[in-house]
Amino acid sequence: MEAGAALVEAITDAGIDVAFTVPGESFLPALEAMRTNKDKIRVISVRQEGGGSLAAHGFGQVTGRPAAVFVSRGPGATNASIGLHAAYQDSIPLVMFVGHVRSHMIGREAFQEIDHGTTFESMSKAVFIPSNPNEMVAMAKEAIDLSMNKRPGPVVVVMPRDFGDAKVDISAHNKSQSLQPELSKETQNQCDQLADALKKSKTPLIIAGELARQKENRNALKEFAHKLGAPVLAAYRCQDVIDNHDKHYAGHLEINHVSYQEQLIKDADFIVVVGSRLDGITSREETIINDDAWAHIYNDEAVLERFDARFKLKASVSSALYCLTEKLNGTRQDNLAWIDQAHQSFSNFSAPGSYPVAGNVDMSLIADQARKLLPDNAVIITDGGSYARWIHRFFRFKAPLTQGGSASGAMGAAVPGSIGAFLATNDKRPVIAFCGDGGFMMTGQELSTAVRENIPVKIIVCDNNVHGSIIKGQLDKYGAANAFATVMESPDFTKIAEGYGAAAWKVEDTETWSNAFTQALEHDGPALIHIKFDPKDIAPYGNEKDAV
Ligand SMILES: Cc1ncc(C[n+]2csc(CCOP(=O)(O)OP(=O)(O)O)c2C)c(N)n1
Ligand SMILES: [Mg+2]
Repeated sequence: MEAGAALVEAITDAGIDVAFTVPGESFLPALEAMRTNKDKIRVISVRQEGGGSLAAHGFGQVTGRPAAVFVSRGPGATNASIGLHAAYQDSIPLVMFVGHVRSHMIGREAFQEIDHGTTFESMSKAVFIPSNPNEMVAMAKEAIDLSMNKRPGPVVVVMPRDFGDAKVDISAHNKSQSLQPELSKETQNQCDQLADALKKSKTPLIIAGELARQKENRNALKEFAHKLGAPVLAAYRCQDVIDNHDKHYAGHLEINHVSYQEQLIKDADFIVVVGSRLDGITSREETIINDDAWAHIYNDEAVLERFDARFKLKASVSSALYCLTEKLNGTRQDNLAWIDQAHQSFSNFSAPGSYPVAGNVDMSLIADQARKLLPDNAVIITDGGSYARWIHRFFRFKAPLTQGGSASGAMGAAVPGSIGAFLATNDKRPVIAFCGDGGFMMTGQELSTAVRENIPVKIIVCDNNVHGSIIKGQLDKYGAANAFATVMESPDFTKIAEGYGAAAWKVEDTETWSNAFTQALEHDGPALIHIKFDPKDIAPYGNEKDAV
């Protein structure tokens, strides 16, 4: 068997059933093997590698399983780096296969050659560079396991061109083993001590992040929060860690600092950080954890080592939380006021219509009405950009793995991410991508991919004609007349969508939104809604301190 075909057999055997690619001459044998195995793997040929890797990001975010990305070296691989970086920051499994120069040319700056090891080292769990075709096939399988193991993330496998059609003699059929370890003695010890500390805490608080979003972890979190008597704050862009209607939900740690949350953090006598790597936004640039009355649960030593938590539990979220929950006494009743007050503050803060707007479109009502028109399990993806803060503040997430987008703030994540998420859900539930005018212009061409592949995603372009996130700080700092490089000329996005073959609607006031959105949802194919809103309504925040 040729190594390209053996590699495809290895990855499909290991459970990969979706791949995104911009084809390259260096991996034709693998492409041919995917063509002859269409029943095992669906290959989506995207328009730009960044779209491919971000689609795989969306796929992995919703399934917890990796999709494959096949790209060529140098220009192709660096185009794809945005999705790799996003997957790394969000702990999302993804495996990228890079067609490379022939093996004897490696290190000679051959056509389009780069050193993938150094290029991707800081944004992937590993870069596998095989020295022979057999090893390449074995590494493909290993890469899939590694991408899902412990803290999930992206893995890169390099495929020198001449390896693809070399004959291999290995059997690629060995089964994946489960790599989740039991709790170590040391973790069990930490668990005992933490449970004792939590029993003494009067005002415990939980911050839950990316590794708590999956169904089992989320169930463990809910049980833990209820028994402990703790409000739950969602880490940045992890709003689906708990049903937002649960009385333990206390809101989302957004870029802006919000006074009720600051007070909550101040009043908490102990914080348990569950499955969050504590990015700069969630940790308020680490001000949240400046004393030692906190515990960190995370399945990666390197992340735990970054901070000085009093208790560090290196374990999966569910195993650590089941261990802790079991050790707590019965469900607490003595601090209901603490929980109720936090949830009430969140409810007031996220009440639709509560933030004044200058223009004809109130984005808080757009978010709220979208919620009412969608089933609980609809997937909502937000892109980079300030318009997203309207959605984050006013849309209430209910079901697991229903929020997409990247904590890396990567513009362009939403359109391809929605394609990946739709393929991942595999059950026809609505997948909605909210993006800004700037973000849409980065990867919007993948809407044509959705049309070709008949993937009925709904794209909502929130167009304020500016790079809102940047212009806000620019005008505050340099004066209202000094916008520079931040005012854009938005095209007519409905015409672009129609040009790609998608249905489109325009919305210029709040009143027309419900009707347009209903029609877009009913439309049996990809659709786009172009919302034009006032650049004065950049985000539902004033001049609160922000954390970026
Ligand atoms: C790929 C990428 N490039 C640059 C940035 C920096 N950046 C953050 S938000 C932003 C502007 C976003 O504009 P738009 O999509 O229109 O959303 P808005 O802020 O106007 O709501 C920029 C340039 C980024 N986050 N991602
Ligand atoms: Mg904009």
